[in-house]
Amino acid sequence: MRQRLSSVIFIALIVFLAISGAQGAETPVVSLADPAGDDYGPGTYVYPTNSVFSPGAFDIVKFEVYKEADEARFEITLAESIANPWGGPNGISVQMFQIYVDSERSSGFAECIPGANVAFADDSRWDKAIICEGGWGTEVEDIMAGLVDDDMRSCIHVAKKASVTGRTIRIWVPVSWLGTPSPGWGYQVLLMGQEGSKDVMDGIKVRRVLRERTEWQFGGSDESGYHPNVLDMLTEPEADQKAILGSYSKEKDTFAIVSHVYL
Ligand SMILES: [Ca+2]
Ligand SMILES: [Ca+2]
Repeated sequence: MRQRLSSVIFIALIVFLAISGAQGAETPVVSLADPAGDDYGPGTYVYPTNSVFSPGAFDIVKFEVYKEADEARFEITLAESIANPWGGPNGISVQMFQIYVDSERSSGFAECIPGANVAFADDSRWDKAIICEGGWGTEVEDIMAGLVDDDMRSCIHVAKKASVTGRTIRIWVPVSWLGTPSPGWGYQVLLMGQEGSKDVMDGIKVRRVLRERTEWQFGGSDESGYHPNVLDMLTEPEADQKAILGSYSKEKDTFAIVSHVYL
């Protein structure tokens, strides 16, 4: 009996090791690092003064994509633990993530989802985008219906399945909509503030960046209306985020031009 019990324990241990080994060996399709400490948009942006906007809450340090059976899983890691002060069902409250995917180089949108105030380069248009913020009811969908035409709307997924552990948010997206993440695809992540008040939001629930910060608004912009509302974005080691997000022009009527990161 004792021998049989030890055999069962031994087999259980083997199964456990096999499963944990398989999980540990899970390899991302994409893994990109972003510098810490560049959560200042074009170099001048500062957080609102209210304590819910905790240091590092808008600082991307890693972006990864994993392939599961029927879903792609996006993982975004920030510089500090992610808090959820207003109890968003997606595990976040103050952040507005927009993940852009360029899966077909010859097609796509140059204009961004309303509110970010950037544009994509002609050779780096996006085909699919994911919005992930708190996830309260249908707030995003309701506002999007009045601002985005059917064509673009069919290319935007509003995240309903997401969870947070420590510094990392995981977002699941059906591959039946996205396609299977493949070599050659490009990715960009724009991190902004989520704004719940319709009176003061830009576009779809984006928190504004004013000249002077307040308790609830970011500061450090020129309030030109052409400045991006983006605190952080994926930037490759040789790229200069300050120059990229500062490349807008009120005189020329142009937003800052951003591109995807390709693998
Ligand atoms: Ca960063
Ligand atoms: Ca960055």
